[in-house]
Amino acid sequence: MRYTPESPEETPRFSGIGTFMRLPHTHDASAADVVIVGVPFDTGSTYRVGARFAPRAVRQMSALLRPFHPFWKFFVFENCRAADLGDVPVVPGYIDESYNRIQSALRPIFDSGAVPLMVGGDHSVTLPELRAAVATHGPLALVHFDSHPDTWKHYFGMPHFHGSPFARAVEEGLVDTSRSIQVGLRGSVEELYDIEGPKELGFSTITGDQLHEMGIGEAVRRIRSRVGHSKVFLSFDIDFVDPAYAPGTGTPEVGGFTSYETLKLLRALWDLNVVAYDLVEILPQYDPADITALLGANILYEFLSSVSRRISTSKLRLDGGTSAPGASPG
Ligand SMILES: [Mn+2]
Repeated sequence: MRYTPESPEETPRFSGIGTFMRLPHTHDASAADVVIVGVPFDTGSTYRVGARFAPRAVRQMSALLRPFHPFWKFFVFENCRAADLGDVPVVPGYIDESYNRIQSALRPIFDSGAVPLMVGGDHSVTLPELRAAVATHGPLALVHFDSHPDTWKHYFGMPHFHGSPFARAVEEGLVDTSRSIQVGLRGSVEELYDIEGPKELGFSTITGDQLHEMGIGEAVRRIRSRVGHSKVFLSFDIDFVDPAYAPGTGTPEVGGFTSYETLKLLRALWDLNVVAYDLVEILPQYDPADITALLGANILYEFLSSVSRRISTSKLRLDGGTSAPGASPG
């Protein structure tokens, strides 16, 4: 089997089974360098629900993606095998049981050495993703793009929801906060702790206001210096992006970032030693004209291209490490 997309010269892009970029579907992660994994769980949501439908919506819009990267100017599948593993099993309405099943399904993927691009789901799914990643890699640096820190202690006295995964991750020792950074935080909050809490836990933060002031270049410098050569879990909540560009999300916050700023930021971080990427909080039923799903597909494309470029430039070694972070787009 060729682990590349089907050719649009042989079958048109609107045809066939809807895998990511029309890649082959397999259950064997070890056959690929990068794997797409859907995590269709949204019972952790506190307001709008519907992120369970995001993996399908993003896959559908991903049919528009083409294999030659316009910025890096290379064929992303030339040295990189990619496959769509389908979705991990979840139990709608039962967060603890879903956590167990998500973690169990992801363990062999991390052990295979493939880099997963996980598409949720609400942000609660990042906790079992982190548990599975850390079982293979040990504690990870977190690079987290989001309007919200998701470090709330409880909700209705309950420990698990989409606002608490990083509070639990710190308690469980999954994340090295001294190497971690949260970027894009903004919007009204319940109390000052919601802004100061991440720093009390040891995270570095760049608020939305600060990011607008300092610009993408300075933010990239701070992120790179924060994580250094650490193994990274990169978690991207689509509400980092302004609702004008990403309306299909559960808890939108105004004053965010454009789709172009997002691409520029992610491209500049291509050579971080990321062992797992996730993309969460896309709600297709609030997404007119598939705007948000299209952006989501392109964000996954940047993740995939980053891994591919690390392989092509030999920055990704067999042990999963990378050489020194180097060139970034100007
Ligand atoms: Mn979030």
